[in-house]
Amino acid sequence: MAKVVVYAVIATAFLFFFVVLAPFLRDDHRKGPGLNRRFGYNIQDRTLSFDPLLAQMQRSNTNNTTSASTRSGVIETYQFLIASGKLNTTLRLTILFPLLDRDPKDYSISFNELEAWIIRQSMDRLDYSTHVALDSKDKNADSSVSFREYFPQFSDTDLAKKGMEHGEAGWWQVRFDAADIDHNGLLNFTELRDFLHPEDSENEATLKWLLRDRFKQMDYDDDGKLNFKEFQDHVYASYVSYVEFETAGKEAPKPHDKFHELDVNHDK
Ligand SMILES: [Ca+2]
Ligand SMILES: [Ca+2]
Ligand SMILES: [Ca+2]
Ligand SMILES: [Ca+2]
Repeated sequence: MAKVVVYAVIATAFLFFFVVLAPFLRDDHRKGPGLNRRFGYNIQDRTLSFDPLLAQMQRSNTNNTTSASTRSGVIETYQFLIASGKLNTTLRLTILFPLLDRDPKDYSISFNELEAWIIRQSMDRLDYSTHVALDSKDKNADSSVSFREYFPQFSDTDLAKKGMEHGEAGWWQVRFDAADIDHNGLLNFTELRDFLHPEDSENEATLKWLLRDRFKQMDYDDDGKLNFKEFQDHVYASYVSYVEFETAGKEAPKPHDKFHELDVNHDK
């Protein structure tokens, strides 16, 4: 086996351990604040499974609608992998390796192949959760959800009041309308995915809604701008987490320096 292939297998084994097994081994003390925030979202809530089998197992555990045959298939595969009493990581990697090694098929996994795989798993996760939501909310089976279908808990009074605090009917309505690209009052599958996962959306209206919503949470004095204190208290920690996450621990610029760089017209 060529040296580069060995390195790739070892690297994948480490990835397998940290990404696939780590969620089961993770203790609360590892949940440092540094990696938990990204634009107001909890990264650990959004962790995807590196291994589709693991994703299926998690879904089987949490989803009562999983068919018996799918469930038993997952269990059988899992039992096959732990036939010797411990998880056969090598066997699982042997199965996964060709799925990652696609472009080019050269018996090694490049950064781009790994990235493509992770994006595929991520899209699969988003699609799956959207299907689950659509199945449970679409009462008239027209493959779309109306605001009323999605939020049966809101009364006529709630809707008329149009409360704009986080989680009130008006706040959800604005988010719903931003995702409703064709403005027909219904969210189809793609629109519902944007609605449920605005941070992963490419819909400009949804992204603008997300930015306005996050900005509002940070702008404590409600003047439509972030002063240095608001930036330091509500943005900087997220920024540091982001830099650490994206650069594997590189030190972020100090808050004053970053604020000075962003405050182009220097009005503080
Ligand atoms: Ca390759
Ligand atoms: Ca419907
Ligand atoms: Ca629509
Ligand atoms: Ca402000």
